[in-house]
Amino acid sequence: MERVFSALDRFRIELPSWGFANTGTRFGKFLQPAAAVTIEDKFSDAGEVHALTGVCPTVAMHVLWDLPGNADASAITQLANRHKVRPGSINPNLFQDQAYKFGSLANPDIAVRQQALGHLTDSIGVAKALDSRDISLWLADGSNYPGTANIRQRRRWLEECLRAAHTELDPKQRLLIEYKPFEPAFYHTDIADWGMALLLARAAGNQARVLVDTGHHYLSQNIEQIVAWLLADGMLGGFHFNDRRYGDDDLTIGSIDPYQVFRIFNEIQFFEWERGAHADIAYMIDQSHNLKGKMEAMIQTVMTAQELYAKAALVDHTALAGAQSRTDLVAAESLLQDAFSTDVRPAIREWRLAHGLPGDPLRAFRESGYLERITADRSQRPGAGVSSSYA
Ligand code: RM4
Ligand code: MN
Ligand code: MN
Repeated sequence: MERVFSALDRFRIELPSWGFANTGTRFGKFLQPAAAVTIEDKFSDAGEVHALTGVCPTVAMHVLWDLPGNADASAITQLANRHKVRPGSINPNLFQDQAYKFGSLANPDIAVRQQALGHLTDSIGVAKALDSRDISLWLADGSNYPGTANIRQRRRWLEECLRAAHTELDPKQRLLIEYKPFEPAFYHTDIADWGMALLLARAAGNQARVLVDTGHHYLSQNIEQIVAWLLADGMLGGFHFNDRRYGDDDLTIGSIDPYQVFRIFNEIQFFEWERGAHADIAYMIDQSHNLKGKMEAMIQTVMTAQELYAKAALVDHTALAGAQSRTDLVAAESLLQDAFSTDVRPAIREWRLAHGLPGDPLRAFRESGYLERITADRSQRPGAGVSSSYA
């Protein structure tokens, strides 16, 4: 009980504004009448999730979708205050403009690279104005056919641009570099894996870190090992959590493989036990709720993340270190399995009640009338169903 309580006291997870908006696949998009359209809708929905769960104080924003043009930072801050959340990570958009057909920061055309760097610099400015620390950078850059791109030259362009962007950071800000093996590029992707992201982060400067999106790996890859290595090198900046069965599916966390998420949390907490200090990691959600109700999917996600984090907190790391050094394989493995098999839900419920939160946030949401209210309000608007994210 005590371990679960102290784990939950420190665990916070960031909500993505785009997780409340209509999203789809390249084949189509099924619109939901309750989906958020405006930035106010997104803050309102995020505020509701935070009010019910108590662990989502910040909201990630995508610059193009949420803060187009000269976004008025004070208006955004007011919105955030009204809904009792804070602006979180800022995500530049270097993939939707027509100019980026052949890449952004790694485009062979210097004018496009400059445009992309300009947008990145503006995004850092937006983050400063909103007092948000992290700039999360994901690039779609890559190529579709062998021989069509100079891979090494593109890396140099990337390094140059990232170094230039890094000089714009405030001392407290961080540049998080996200990798992804493929899609939209289908032959080579400029930042395809954690090693490339790590080298680029090192080249960029000492405030750059790697961002691990759990959906951005080949299927059999050992993600917790990547996490362990990045931790050991002080280079793990944060996560984009989501689950997947095939590609970058953006399903709700733990829906397919909860043990995977548990193993990641276990590596982190094992590291923290060893160091006697908490690692500075931004836990963020990056999901696309195409079919599930967006609010429900988000609450479900947060509850599952808490559960898996709490389970990982049950691993007895002193015993684990002992079993590992004695090479007592079954004892070591059982420590993980026993923790994973423990039902932590009653303890989490107690923790919620002790903090004045509903014992069952999902049920509380269903009984709150919030969904009915936003469904009615949003479907009456002119242009209802228009989305502000993903094509
Ligand atoms: C990418 C990646 C990024 C997200 C974009 C829209 O696959 O996960 O984090 O911002 O999608
Ligand atoms: Mn992501
Ligand atoms: Mn993704």
